Amino acid sequence: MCVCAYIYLCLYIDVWILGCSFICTYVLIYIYMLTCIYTYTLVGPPFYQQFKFKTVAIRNPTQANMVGMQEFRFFDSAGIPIIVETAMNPGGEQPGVLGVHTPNKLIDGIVIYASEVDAAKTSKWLDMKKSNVIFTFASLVRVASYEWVTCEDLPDRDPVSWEIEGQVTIGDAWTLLQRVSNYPTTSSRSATVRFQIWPSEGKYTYVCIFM
Ligand SMILES: [Ca+2]
Repeated sequence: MCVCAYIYLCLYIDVWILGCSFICTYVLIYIYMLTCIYTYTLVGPPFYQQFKFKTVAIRNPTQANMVGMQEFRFFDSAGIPIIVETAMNPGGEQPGVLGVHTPNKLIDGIVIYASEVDAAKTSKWLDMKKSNVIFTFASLVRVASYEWVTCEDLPDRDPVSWEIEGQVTIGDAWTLLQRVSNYPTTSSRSATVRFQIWPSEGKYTYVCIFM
C-alpha cells in the first residue's frame, strides 16, 4: 500500500469513524514507517551455494599463457567474510609441479608479497586452460561483494575481463551476476581488487526514510 493511501485510510478511520485525534494518525504512520524499514532491511543478496569465476581475458595474452590469482574472498552485506568450503577448477591445467598451483590455493588465506617471493612459499592459482573456478559453500549464502588478490609476479597473467555466476543448489542452472569487461586491473603485485555485486542494505533503509 502506498503512503498516501495509507495516510488517507488512517484519517478516515480515526477522524470520521473512531473520532480519534490526529495524534493517533501520526502514531499509525510511524508504525507504518517502522514496518516499511523492517521490510526493506530484509532485502538483500539472493541465496546461492556455488559461485563461478569465469576468466574472459587476461591482461596480456601475447606475453602470458595462463591466468593467475593469489586469493579469492566473498563477503556479505555487512562486509563480513564468508568462508568458502572448496574451490575447484574442472578442466584446468596447472603448470610446474603437480598440486602446487591448484585452485584451493585461492582460499587458503596465504598471500606472498613481491618483497618476500619464495617459490616454495607461493600460494597462488595458475591455469593454462583459463577454465572456470567453482567456489562451493557449506550452505546457502548471500554474497554482496568479492575480492581477489593479484599474483606476486607477472602482471600479464592478471584477469581484466571476467564473469561471476551463481547457482542456488548444485546442479541447477547458473545465473549471471556480474560481467566485468576490460577492467583496468592494477599492475601492483599482491594487490586486492574488490567488486560489489549487490547494493548495500543500508541504501534501502535510506530510501524508505524519505518516503
Ligand atoms: Ca593463497
